[in-house]
Amino acid sequence: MDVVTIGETMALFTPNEEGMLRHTHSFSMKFGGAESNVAIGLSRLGHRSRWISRLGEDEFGDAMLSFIRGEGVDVSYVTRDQSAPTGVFFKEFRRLNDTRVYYYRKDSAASKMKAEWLEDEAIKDAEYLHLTGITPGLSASCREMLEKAIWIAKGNGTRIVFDPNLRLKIWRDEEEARQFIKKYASESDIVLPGISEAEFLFGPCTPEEYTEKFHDLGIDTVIMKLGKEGALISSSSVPMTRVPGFTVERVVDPVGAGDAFAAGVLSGLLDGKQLEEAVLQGNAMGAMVTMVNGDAEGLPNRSDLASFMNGSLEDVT
Ligand code: KDG
Repeated sequence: MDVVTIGETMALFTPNEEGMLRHTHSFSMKFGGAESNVAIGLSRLGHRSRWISRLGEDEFGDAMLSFIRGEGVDVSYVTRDQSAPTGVFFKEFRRLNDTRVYYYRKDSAASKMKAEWLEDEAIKDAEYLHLTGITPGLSASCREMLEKAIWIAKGNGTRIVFDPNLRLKIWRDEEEARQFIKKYASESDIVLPGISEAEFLFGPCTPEEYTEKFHDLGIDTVIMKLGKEGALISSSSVPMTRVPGFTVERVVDPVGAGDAFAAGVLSGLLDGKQLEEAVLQGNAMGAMVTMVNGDAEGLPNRSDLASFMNGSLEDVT
């Protein structure tokens, strides 16, 4: 297995029109979850990915499982819950450059995940374990499960990649979010923070200072996402370097860009690319996903990614 990831995916109702949700009458049903987005992104690029989660024994759970399995992701460690539902969320394209999300996920099946259901076999054959700061915000039992996942990974030479993915709505308060996100980041080999997440964790600083602060937590490789500006990378073997971003003509839906970025970086590393080259690929993937409505729908295959990176995507028909 190349990458194993654990987290909640929800049925996503995305408006077919722009404006406030209260005036929206028509939605399309899709699926969205940071971790499954990464797993799908990797699978589309030809890697072996596994997504671990828990779903309700309901229509949304059935549909989601078919969709993610159909994307070539291994779902053999996904469990079902008879008494808790699959989570749901809504997007709102409130106005240009103002996309919001509304969750209906409290006490969802995924929030019931617990350590005793996590088997060593689900993780120990993986090159990378991808985790996000969303899962520890779901429940105390999810936090215990993550502890076990980290323990299995560390005992089997599986490298841990952590994306803070700050979602304030799921935490009791800011201090709880800060404490746990720092904790899981410090257990990881690679972190993928955005600039606003770094500011939330450490207060106002420059990107270079944030990078040092993550290193001070004991993290080897820090990849800071700088939006359109690209990324800032630094590791024990690579000095601090800026990697340029890609511009897109129009951002249709920014949600999922960070997950596409993570998939692009991990794909590059799995292919044996240098960190800088892997991150450039991540930047391209992040940009591509924003051009399509949906979290995972815009994730490219290898040929589309190569065309976008060499500027010839328009020629592909
Ligand atoms: O990164 C995209 C995710 O935010 C979206 O798919 C939903 O997982 C999700 C979450 O918890 O916000």
